[in-house]
Amino acid sequence: MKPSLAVLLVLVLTVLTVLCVPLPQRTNLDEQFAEKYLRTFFNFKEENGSVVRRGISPLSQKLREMQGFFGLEITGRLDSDTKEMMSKPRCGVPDIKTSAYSISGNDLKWKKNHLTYRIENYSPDMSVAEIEQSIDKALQVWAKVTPLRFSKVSSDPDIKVLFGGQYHGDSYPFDGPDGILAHAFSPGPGIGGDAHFDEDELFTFRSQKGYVLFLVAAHEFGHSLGLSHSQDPGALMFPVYTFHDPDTFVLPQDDVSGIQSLYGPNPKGPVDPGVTRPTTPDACDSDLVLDAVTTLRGEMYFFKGRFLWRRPSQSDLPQQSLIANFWRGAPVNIDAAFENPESDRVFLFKDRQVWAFRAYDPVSGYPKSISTFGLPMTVRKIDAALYDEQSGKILFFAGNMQYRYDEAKKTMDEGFPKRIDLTFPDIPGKVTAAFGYRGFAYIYSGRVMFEYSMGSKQLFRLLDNNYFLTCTNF
Ligand SMILES: [Ca+2]
Ligand SMILES: [Ca+2]
Ligand SMILES: [Ca+2]
Ligand SMILES: [Zn+2]
Ligand SMILES: [Zn+2]
Repeated sequence: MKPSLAVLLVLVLTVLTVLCVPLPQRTNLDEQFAEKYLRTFFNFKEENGSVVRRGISPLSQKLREMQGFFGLEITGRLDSDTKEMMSKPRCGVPDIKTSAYSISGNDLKWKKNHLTYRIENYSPDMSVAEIEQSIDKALQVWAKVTPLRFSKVSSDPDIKVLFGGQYHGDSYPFDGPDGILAHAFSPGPGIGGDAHFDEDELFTFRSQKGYVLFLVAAHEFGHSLGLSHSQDPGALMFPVYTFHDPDTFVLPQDDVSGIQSLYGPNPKGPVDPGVTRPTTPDACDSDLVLDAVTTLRGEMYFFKGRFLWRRPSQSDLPQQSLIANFWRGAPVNIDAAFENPESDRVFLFKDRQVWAFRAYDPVSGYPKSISTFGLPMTVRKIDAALYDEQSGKILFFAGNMQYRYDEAKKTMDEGFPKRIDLTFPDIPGKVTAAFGYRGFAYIYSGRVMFEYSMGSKQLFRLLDNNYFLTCTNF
């Protein structure tokens, strides 16, 4: 007797459920930590006997506010993504407007363009020359795009730079290693404009082991000049620390707009006219062309530039973050990505190299050459990759050709490479991204995306790049 369709469906669903093990929790901070986080950064106050309005507790209300700020799914619960965000190293200045770090409420900006600074003490982590260079370079980040000029003085500076651990002379003690890295006061007399760095951190000149002083200082000086935190995950003024190579760092457009709204542009014109300022891709952009798309343990990942959007399930809003905040050591501006659920690995491609990750962890031995997937030397880079769960085969797109690799046999299939239009006649040009999902092949070409049946290659729908990305600007 043949098994009924229902039995088969149950079997398939069971297999899918087993394969879709959710991403592991990277942290296990408790409710007490969460409350402290919300007190520090979101002005959470436990009112005695406070009225629980509409059944939502004050804590849950604040969690929703915090989740909204960071673009997380708004659950009002201390879920794993929220814990993950709370555990990241960050700036000590609150994310919403409070009286903290402000000398008087309306000191939004300095009333002069020539500011002075002094380094009060030095950290043993770095040489004096490295610290001075890092601080100077951090101030120049802002001077380049404004009329502001900075000079180092020996007495009575506007901005005092200080390293201190735990209690260090103000009402905001540091917290030991990690957590809060630094804080700074908004413009004003006395402590106003001053920037303090937590001596319990390891500060570095450019190493990824520790925190790059230049990056932390450039962020803090944004506060010294009157900026608050940005919700743009690509902005320097985003509260969470992100590594960038200090040699190639360019102030993102969001921060330039912020500081110029206070002080105006540099009267000398753009200092580096050739540079393109990093911007954060927008899910609502109808011209969006994604770099790559893949699944990962039942979720969808969409890549663009330095960023990815992660869509935990069909019903959820995608969350945007930097690739670097997700996988340490992963490349940016990738060419292609795919997941092999059998080996529980996700592969990211850039030029002739491929990186592999299991959940958040890099797989040792990578990056490797793309010839590990049987791709010939003539392929300098691939445009897209797609994994077919049913056959266990990987489809690579490069130029107008497709390559089909058999994972089990470790060989390129007979008859490949062959022209893409022989299988997918509707695709107008180069394939830009692709992924397989629940029996469908989604193939992107420029601004359009094609929904095919994985098995029959029948075309179902023509969609946009942001079809799964749910634009939220109403
Ligand atoms: Ca000061
Ligand atoms: Ca700290
Ligand atoms: Ca691509
Ligand atoms: Zn900050
Ligand atoms: Zn301080």
